[in-house]
Formats: sequence, C-alpha cells, structure tokens
Amino acid sequence: MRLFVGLQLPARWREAMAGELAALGARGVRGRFTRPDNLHLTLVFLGELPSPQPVQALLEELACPPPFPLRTAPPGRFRRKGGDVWWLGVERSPQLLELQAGLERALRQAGFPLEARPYTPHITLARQVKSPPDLLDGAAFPALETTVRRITLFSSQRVEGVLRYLPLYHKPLA
Ligand code: 2AM
Repeated sequence: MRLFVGLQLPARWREAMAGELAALGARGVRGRFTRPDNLHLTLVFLGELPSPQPVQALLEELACPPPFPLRTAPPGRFRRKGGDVWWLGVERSPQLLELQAGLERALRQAGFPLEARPYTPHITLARQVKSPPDLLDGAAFPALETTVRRITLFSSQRVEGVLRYLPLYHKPLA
C-alpha cells in the first residue's frame, strides 16, 4: 500500500481552501483540484510498502515535540512538464521543521528508503495546472492558524475510482 505520514487539517482550513479553489475555478483556472476532504500536509512520503504495521510501530515509539501552532503562508507552485502543482504554503516554524526532521531521521535509521528531496511544507491545492501563475499570486487566501496535536499515518487509495487519503493511525504529540 501507498503510505505517507502527515497532518490532517481542521474543517475550517479545508473549507477556506475549497472556497478559494472554487474562486480560482470561476476565474478560469483549470487543473485537477484536490478534493476538500483530501487537503492535508505531508511530512514524509513513504511510497509502496507491504504493510503499515512497521511504520505504526515506529510512530508509537517516536519521541515528538509537544503540540505547537501551525500557520498558513503564501501560495506557491512546483513547475511540472504536464502542468504545475499549485499549493498553499505552511509557515516553516522551528517546531514543524523539528517534527519533520525527527520523523524523517527515525524512518531512515529504521531502514525505510526515503527520497532525498528537501522538505517544502505545502498543501497541494491542484495538479496539472496550465493557467497563468498570476491567478495564483492574486488569490486571496485567508491567514489560518491551528494547533498541531497529532501526526497521522495515511494510506493513499482509490476507492471506487476516487483517490482518498485514509487515516490509519494517529500519534499524539507529547
Ligand atoms: P504532493 O501533495 O506534493 O503531491 C500522497 O501522495 C502525499 O505524499 C501527497 O501529499 C504528496 O505530495 C506526497 N508525496 C511526496 N512525494 C511523493 C511522490 N514521489 N509520489 C506521490 N506522492 C508524494
């Protein structure tokens, strides 16, 4: 199964982002928009693994920082040949970066093969976007804040043809 560890986002964050996505669509932006239920923040992408159990066992033992505030940051994009990825940024707070780095280090030490790319905290809003980037720059994303109290092991699955990120296990922060 396809696994990753990340943060679930509060409903009011997802509703605000879905509203802004609808506004972008109304302004003519075309792409594969993330379903509101699927909006999340990835910490570490694990990829295909036979079972979530070893990852869950590692998370159960992982020393984590205490709950901390999470805030949105300006939007951005990753340029891709088949159309760009548009995302909403997340503030690179020391607590978020410490949590992500500690998790990544523990997974590597346990032998999970992870990609080497540097961590860019982002919430993917849409993929395969070919619309002008100034539409993204002009979008009015509200400033959002929440408290992170747990991290979540997700599986990425197609359920009746629809991509869903299913929470498998929650690890509370210390
Ligand atoms: P993305 O939002 O930038 O696409 C599930 O696929 C989650 O893992 C997504 O948040 C995705 O990031 C992230 N991820 C990181 N590396 C990935 C990869 N190589 N393939 C698919 N998803 C990846």
